[in-house]
Amino acid sequence: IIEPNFADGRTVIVHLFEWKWTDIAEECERFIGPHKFAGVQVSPPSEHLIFSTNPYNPPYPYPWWERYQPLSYQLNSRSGTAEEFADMVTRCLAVDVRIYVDAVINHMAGGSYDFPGVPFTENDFNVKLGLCPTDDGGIYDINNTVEMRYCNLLGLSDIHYGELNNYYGRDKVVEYLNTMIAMGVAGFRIDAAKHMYPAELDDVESRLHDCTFGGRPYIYQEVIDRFSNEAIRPIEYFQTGDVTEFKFCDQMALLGRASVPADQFQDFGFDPSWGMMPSENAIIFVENHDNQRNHGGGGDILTFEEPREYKIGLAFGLAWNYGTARIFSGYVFEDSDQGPPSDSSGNTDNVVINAEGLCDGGWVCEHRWRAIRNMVCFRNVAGDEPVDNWWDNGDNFIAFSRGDKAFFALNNERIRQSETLQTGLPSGTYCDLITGEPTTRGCSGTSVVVDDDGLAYIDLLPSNNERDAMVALTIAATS
Ligand code: ARE
Ligand code: CA
Repeated sequence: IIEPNFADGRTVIVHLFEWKWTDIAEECERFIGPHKFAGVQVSPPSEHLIFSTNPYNPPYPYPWWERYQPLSYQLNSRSGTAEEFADMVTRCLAVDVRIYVDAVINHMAGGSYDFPGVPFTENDFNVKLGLCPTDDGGIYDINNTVEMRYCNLLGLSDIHYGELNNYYGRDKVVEYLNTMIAMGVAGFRIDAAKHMYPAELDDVESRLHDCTFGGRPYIYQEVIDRFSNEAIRPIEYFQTGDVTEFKFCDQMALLGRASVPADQFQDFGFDPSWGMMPSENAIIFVENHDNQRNHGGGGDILTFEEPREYKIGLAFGLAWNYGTARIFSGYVFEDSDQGPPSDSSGNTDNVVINAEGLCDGGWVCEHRWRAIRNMVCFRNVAGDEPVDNWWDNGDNFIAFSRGDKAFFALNNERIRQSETLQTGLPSGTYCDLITGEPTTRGCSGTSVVVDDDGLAYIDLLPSNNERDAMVALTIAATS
């Protein structure tokens, strides 16, 4: 089992999609650190192809996905320079926030086999070495494991990791990752891990240095297995890190939209009937940068565009005790290719924080939404406590505790619901984290009184986009 290497008492990674290093450094200090997030996943930091004209979609130059087409391993990208990157890592670490890098190490940019910045030449690519069995080097049969590993995903030049005893390609990758570890980076999301052999990843990882703050880098691998119907399965990758559990996205969409009644989620993720991976291997999320915009196999998943349902899915997911959690924070877009807010030359805009502590300038900052940021606290406090005191009304009104540390209730019915429920908590007056938090003058939102028997009267109007019909209490938020 691979354990995340978070600072004590922290449990949630936030992906600050397409943010600049300078903005992430500031966000660590002013928000992510103080609100006790465990880490930030950053967009690929390596030098990448720049599509000043997008051949597939001319009105949208500088697409976000140009960052998934590396030109070299120099730390120079749309998010900033190597110096800015190093400064970000240091400043985030100083407030106990760890940086996880989206590592694009399966391939380089498409359309070329010559990358002088590494350098890589034709001999470093599987297609050129004759290892890919298809005529034109593309991947056609998703169930042909050789094709999947050695042909060009989406036409991207697939790096040779060394079956022919030429380990040069993987050596360069190891060098790239170790350079970042030396700067203080805490681990990696392995992009397109499904397209690399587990044995190759294992060797690469065994050659990574320890983190500067101690311990091993935390690795989580992108292996999409939405329908459990392909030859390559997540279990092959459990030795080399955690694995993305995309079924979590689909299930939270069903829960948020009440397409499946909430009472069905009592054994969510754990019972084999869910077909999900073991909790200790799973990295979970309600959406990612791909499926938010229908890339990467898509799915009708929840995003900020559906705030009522989105907050329900996220809050339940964070309250629940399955997997290691990552949340997503992105920008507004009208087209699925559209890059982050930027000027006409593709220079990314600064993130703008407004007077309410939310974001402007096209940045959504889902992680700053009260219900979301406070559920991060909830998950931290709930820690390893089991789900206890499950209660449901046989439909869409449910509640459970996390041991005797935290309590969560959700009314996803169309009408008001009230009930006296066992919270599992010591008696006291608690501040509901969905509507507010503790202040020097008491709770800024709803107060909930728990009596000597652990019982509390829970009364929830139905939710809409402005009003959340949830209650979240922890022993760390009392008045
Ligand atoms: C872009 C253009 C392409 C063009 C290519 C090369 O859109 O038309 O051919 O450039 O010029 C991202 C974008 C892509 C983009 C690419 C490179 O999503 O649109 O291509 O960057 O710029 C499979 C893989 C999985 C992969 C998805 C996209 O298994 O690993 O495809 N996801 C990761 C990232 C993406 C990224 C890449 C990989 C590439 O998260 O953001 O692509 O680095 C089922 C299967 C999955 C399959 C999925 C989609 O669900 O189970 O295995 O995912 O379908 O086919
Ligand atoms: Ca490959």
